[in-house]
Amino acid sequence: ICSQTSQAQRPKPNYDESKVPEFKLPDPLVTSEGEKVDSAEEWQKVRRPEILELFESEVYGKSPAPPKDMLFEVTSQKNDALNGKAIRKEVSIYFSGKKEEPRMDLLIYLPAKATKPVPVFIGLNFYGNHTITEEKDVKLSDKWMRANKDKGIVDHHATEKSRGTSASRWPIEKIIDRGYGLVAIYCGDIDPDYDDGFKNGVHALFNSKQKPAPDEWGTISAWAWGLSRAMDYLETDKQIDANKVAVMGHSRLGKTSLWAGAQDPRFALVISNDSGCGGAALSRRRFGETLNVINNAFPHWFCDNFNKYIDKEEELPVDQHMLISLIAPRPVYVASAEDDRWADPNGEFLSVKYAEPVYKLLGTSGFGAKEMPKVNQPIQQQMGYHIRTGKHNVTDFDWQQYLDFADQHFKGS
Ligand code: GTR
Repeated sequence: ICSQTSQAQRPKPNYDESKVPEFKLPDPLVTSEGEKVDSAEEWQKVRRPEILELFESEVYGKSPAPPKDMLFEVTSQKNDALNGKAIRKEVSIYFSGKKEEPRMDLLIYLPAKATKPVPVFIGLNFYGNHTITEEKDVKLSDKWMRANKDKGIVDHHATEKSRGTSASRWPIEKIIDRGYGLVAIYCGDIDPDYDDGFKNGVHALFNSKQKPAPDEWGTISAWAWGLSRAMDYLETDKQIDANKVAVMGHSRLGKTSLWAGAQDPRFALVISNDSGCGGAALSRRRFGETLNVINNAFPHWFCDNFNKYIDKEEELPVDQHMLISLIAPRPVYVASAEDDRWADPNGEFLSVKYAEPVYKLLGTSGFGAKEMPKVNQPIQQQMGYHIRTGKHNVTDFDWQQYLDFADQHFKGS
């Protein structure tokens, strides 16, 4: 961590497009041996594993294999939730197979009128499952949370005041009306979002005594691993169509949805909402948030090897367009917001664009856009993108696009 800098030394963020340094991106379709990849087979056999391994060892850190005996327990079920519109379930996953921590709680809403297994969106949230709904009988999270008065967090724990405080980001009724289910998980169930030397959360199950090695999982990898464990459960739930699971995340949790989708092909569709640096945005642009800033502010998110590239982005063997390419040929959607310059909308757009050759090689429609679209004018091919007006947030406009995109890919409309 030699090249980390103190708060005072940190460079000011650049928001001037003319000051973006010149850079050359690694080509997703040229192997580390310099060979051009020109068949789907070569991509799958040679180049994709190579890129995946680089993201594991240099960016997010390697995760362990799934535990052998997980325990799934349905702790509540209500068949007339949301005024009869939805079936609501709460399911606990005990990673060790025993009824002890760490435990992850799923809050699941499914359309009550469904006659067959339904496609679902799955997403991590920042302050507990009870924050995404106004329904008072959803269990209040008992886990550690980051301080936030507006969210009713007192002494790092949720209070009754915190119910529904993130409901605007999760339009459950709209999702249900469109025929989809929603699976919610509090990210802190998997790994609390602070730098504790990796003693808590699921890290404790595997390496409780020592800090992960420089190429082993940080918190984003742990969160992504947790999403895959939720997927393990979804595959056993007969009310859910496990072949149509869309993983969606905002900001740090959008970085996570991309990494989860990149590693686990069971996620059939992947959505990044305003994920920015270490998510969809190209690191080499150094626009808004940079590797220097993010690794200092959140030293636990990435693996330690990522620190090697602070102020040396050009030495990265990958850039974030290659993270998107790992999702190919599955549909991927990246969303930006006009006022969210910290997340570098242009860099997010360019990642999609520069991942397109892989999508094309695999025989999909790709992306089709050469230039950044105008605000509020979504592009929806195999790859989707929009930049909407407004701030860093998840809005109804965003969800409208995700639902349309999912309809196109899951229902053929
Ligand atoms: C910011 C961080 C961003 C983004 C955001 C969030 O503080 O710099 O990378 O992750 O938090 O998650 O809301």
